[in-house]
Amino acid sequence: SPSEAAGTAAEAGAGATARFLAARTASATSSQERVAQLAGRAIRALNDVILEEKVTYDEYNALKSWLITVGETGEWPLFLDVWLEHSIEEVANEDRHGSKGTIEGPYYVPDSPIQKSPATLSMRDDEPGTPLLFQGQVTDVEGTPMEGARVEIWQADDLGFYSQFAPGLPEWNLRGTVIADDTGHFEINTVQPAPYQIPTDGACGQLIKAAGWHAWRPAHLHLKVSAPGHQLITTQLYFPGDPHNADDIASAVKPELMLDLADRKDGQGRVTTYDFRLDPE
Ligand code: MBD
Ligand code: FE
Repeated sequence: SPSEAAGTAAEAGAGATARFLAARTASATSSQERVAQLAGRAIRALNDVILEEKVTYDEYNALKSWLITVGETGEWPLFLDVWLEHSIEEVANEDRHGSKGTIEGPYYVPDSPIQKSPATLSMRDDEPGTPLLFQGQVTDVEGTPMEGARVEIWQADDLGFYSQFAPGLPEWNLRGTVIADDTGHFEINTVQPAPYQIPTDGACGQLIKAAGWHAWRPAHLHLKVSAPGHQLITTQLYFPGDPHNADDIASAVKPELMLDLADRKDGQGRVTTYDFRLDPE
């Protein structure tokens, strides 16, 4: 089976930073009042920690040094998506009635190759891992089938690596955009992803180690599901029994996002069905 070099935190981080900068549109236009409110509260919150915990100059300098390394290794996207994005997502989607969303994370790449359902994600001839048939239907919140629905999927491989963020993988490995049929049904052949460990050799890994935390996200599929006239949902789906479903470092697991897997009758791996309900625009 293929072997992959793990790559370095700096490689993955630089990739994620470059990806973010490429997608960056005009910066947010917040009012002066809003900026003062948010920046003011964030700065006060950190000052409170310093005063309450009696932070020393040694600790203050360790923080400066660490923040510099976060930038140098390109890990701002990783740091923010792991420790803050879950709250941003909670606020963004609090009024939705359809399927649950969760965080996007740092490894999404737009414009993956488009295929009609039934589809097989692009993968290596000897792609390691358990074959997985991921199928379902996209409807509106009332259950009306969504013709023209799109299911974008990206995931780690059987060794826990994402194409375009780890060396040695084909560009679009285990990434694709699948067009559902005229009743919103989709079938996607892929392989089960492995749990993902945050790079241990970068600034985020350093922090995790210094704090005695673990660096794991449970195995997951990333998705963006959309249909004309409806709100796109960014989500992830998880595998029952993964030891890190209960302590995801990125706090992005929700009970509604747990898959229900079965062995395929033909013995060719596993099958799972998950339906998406999209809110109107
Ligand atoms: C991932 O694969 C991921 O989904 C998140 C949120 C952070 C780091 C790696
Ligand atoms: Fe991920």
